[in-house]
Amino acid sequence: RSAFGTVAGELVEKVELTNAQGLRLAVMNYGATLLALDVPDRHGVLENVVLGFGDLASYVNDSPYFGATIGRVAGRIRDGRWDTIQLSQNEGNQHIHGGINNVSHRVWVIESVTDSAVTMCIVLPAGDQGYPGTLTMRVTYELQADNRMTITTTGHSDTRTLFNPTNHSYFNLSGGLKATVSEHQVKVAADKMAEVDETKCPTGRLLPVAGTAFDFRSGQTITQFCQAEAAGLDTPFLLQPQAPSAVTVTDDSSGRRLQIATTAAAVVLFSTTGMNEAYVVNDTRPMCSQLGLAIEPQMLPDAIHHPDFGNIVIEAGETKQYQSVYTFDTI
Ligand code: G6D
Repeated sequence: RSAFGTVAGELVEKVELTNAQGLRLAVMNYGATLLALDVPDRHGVLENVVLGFGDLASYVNDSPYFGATIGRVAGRIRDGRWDTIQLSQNEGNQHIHGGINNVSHRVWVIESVTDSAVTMCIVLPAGDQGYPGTLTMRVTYELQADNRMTITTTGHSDTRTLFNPTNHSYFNLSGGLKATVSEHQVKVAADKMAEVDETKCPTGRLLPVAGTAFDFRSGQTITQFCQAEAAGLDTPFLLQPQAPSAVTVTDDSSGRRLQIATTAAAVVLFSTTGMNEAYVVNDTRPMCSQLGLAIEPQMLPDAIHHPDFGNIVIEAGETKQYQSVYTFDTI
């Protein structure tokens, strides 16, 4: 546990965990963010496989939610409306990733640190970003012995409100950003996707992936996908229930494979296609198109407006929990 900087006079700390196999993770309590995750390649070489920054200021000023916890609600809510309630609008008319002053940009409390897990907590007052209910959010990052990282997120509210959290890590399995993710093989256990409009907000239609470029059921590379869909992925997929691996990503060059299982019903994949930015990622190289693949397990975005998108309402007194397990091995 060490100091990582200050935000508006508040101390931000970094916590590092290591397991017996050498898997290493670093998190910080600004945004309850995953800073780094070192994973062995096929020769046992440990390298970081997530996008981040070496300094706190870049997280405050430049970050496209690198590794951040997202809440209260991930993705877009059309017009920022929930019945008669107006939520803060931070992308045109839409509310995205929890609104203007969302949990990704706040300092959380570090509640506990053990050899294998760290838990962070934040209490959001009623009316925050327009949402009713005092919501307590907790996130636990845990390392298991067999190169697994588990992220568990809970929400508890005193009033009926909305809750659809995610972790917004961008993966690049080449290690140390040696290559882009263009040649990563991506497999998604989804028969359907949510159609989105020009604002990237769901239209409400669930479309079969069969016969389209969005069919990732038997796997394809990002390059293959972009040959059909040049804009890349920024797409919500509805997962097959109980799929043992919702998303599998394989990088032939390093041999690393990531399998994600989740209790959430959907996943948003965002391929950073076209994202050429001036900022430098991991103190290594400038952000460029397809430098990372964001994999966001969550309930479908804008679910509150579409009855068949799943339930993101949390009732008064209820505690809701989502868990995603990230398992690494090599091929
Ligand atoms: C999410 O779907 C959204 C993207 O559109 C956005 O740009 C990104 O978060 C930062 O993946």
